[in-house]
Amino acid sequence: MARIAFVKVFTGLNLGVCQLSAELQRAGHDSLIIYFKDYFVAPQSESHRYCQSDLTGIWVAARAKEMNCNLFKPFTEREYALLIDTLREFRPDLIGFSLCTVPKKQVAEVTRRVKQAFDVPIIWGGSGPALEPEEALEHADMVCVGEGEEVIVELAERIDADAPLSDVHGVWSRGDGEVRKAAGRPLVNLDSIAFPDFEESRAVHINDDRRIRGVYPHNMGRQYYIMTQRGCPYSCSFCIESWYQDQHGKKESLRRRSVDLVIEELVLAKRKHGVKAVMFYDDVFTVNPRWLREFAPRYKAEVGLPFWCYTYPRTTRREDMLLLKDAGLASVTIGLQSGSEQVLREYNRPVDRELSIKAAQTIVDCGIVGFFDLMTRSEFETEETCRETFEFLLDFPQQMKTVGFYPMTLFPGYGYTEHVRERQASVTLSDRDYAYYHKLYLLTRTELPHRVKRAVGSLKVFRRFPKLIDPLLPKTLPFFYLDNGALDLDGGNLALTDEEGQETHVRLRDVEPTSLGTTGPRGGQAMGGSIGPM
Ligand code: B12
Ligand code: SF4
Repeated sequence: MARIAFVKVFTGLNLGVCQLSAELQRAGHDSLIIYFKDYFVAPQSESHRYCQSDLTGIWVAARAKEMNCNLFKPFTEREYALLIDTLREFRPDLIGFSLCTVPKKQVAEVTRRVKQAFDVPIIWGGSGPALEPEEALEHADMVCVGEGEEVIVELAERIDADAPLSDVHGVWSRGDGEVRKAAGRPLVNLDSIAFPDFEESRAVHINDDRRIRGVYPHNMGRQYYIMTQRGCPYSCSFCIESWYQDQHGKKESLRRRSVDLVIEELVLAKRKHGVKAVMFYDDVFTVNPRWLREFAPRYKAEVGLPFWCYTYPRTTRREDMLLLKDAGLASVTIGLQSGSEQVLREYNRPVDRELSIKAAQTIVDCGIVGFFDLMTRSEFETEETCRETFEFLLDFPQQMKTVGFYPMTLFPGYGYTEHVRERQASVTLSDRDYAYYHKLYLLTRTELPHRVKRAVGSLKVFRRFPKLIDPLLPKTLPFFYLDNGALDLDGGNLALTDEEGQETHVRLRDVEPTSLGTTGPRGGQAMGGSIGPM
């Protein structure tokens, strides 16, 4: 029986490690997940007090106040000692790190510390290392360059057999100064994978100089995160899905689990973890009407919890929305990303404005709480396209809410990043311009008469002094994307934002150790457009 420890630097994005741990358990091996350090959100004016990732996310919140996501406090010697001590107790044969691009520097440092203390191989996996495997190999001994379910079990088997690890398919490694690229693996059949491992006794959380054992992944709170499919039928260039499609083919990468297994997992989760709501993190949950029609009645009868998911303008069909609403769909997020068709074309996302408006109207007419995602600060926006977005939002159903806007991020390896480089494009609008447009966008969500909104949008004084728009804007925005277990599904609002942003400080250090049980604490991190939703 091999013993494999996973270190997840920064809580959140934990479905990967829970999945791998489950595969190991099922195959008779032992596993441990260590959540090391937390991210939090703070107003930009205060972010200098904290450490930031190179790709720190920005979140444009209430009154267009810009907040920094992915902030953290320095990693302390005590925290490193707790990490090493926890690993020592577990005696791993292999240590795995799971990461996206954002925390790669911090993960590199943690890896260096762990390497000093242990003489066991270290493997990195996740979207970040898959996108930049050679760079990852500067820190880790091996890199998983794709899906990890079969890889981790084969590694465990080879450890047991005392066999070499370097030629496992799907793994790159460094040996004799050279990068060894083992052959890839076919994508997994999603019905063959295990249910993710959320067992508290196999999870440890280290943060703020404290170690808490026996945690339910605390960013999940009372919600249960699940993905019923991998892949997406669309190919927006700013999203990892289009990169996956380049690697595996569009058709091949889109796979969905059977309704039977999804329901079985949820019934189990309800019984075991007392979850109160379900978050379907599928890239576009509303694809495949046949699957939805099989799923909805069974979910209603056997799970019956309120749920949330992503939809896409083209896949928001009235009959399916009604069916899902009847099954428990409490709120849904639709991706718009821009109100300018010209900008959308630059993103390889050709959606026309009427289609988006029609889809949103469908959501509203079906009585579902609707949210939309919008990306901002992109290299292809101009004064005219921002104006178009404002005009578009004026026509977009006012009942549709937003949690704020997320700036475009240039992730390595993405088509969009390449497109920007080829076109030598850069963000041309100033912070001040954006402050103005963000406020105008938020103004469209108010109940003010249209003529007032238009007047504000045309009067020069507001252009010169955007802050004058503030009194017309609500002091708070819903905080839907906060994975803090405090989702108020009745109103789609979370009572965590405020005018000055102070209350939006969401620090996991405020969490009481006792609340890290199955019910979860109030705390977490924001996410949004840049994570590639719809
Ligand atoms: C769901 C999701 C979230 C949820 C996570 C919920 C949860 N509890 O896990 C939330 C909303 C919290 C979230 C947050 C963020 N997200 Co997000 N998220 C996703 C999404 C849609 C799915 C990820 C997922 O869980 N997939 C399922 C698991 C099983 O797959 P996986 O993680 O890839 O793991 C597999 C392999 O990679 C591999 N593997 C992974 N780790 C390891 C480790 C080892 C040792 C091995 C061997 C293998 C291995 O094996 C796994 C099984 O096959 C992806 C987009 C996508 N379609 O992938 C974006 C995505 C991962 N997110 C992204 C981003 C940027 C973020 C944020 C940084 C946004 C922000 N600004 O705050 C935060 C980061 C939070 C954090 N603390 O790290 C980006 C990352 C881009 C990049 N190149 O870095 C993505 C790729 C979207 C995009 N823009 O393209 N996200
Ligand atoms: S942004 Fe959404 S619709 Fe576009 S490729 Fe990514 S997951 Fe699919």
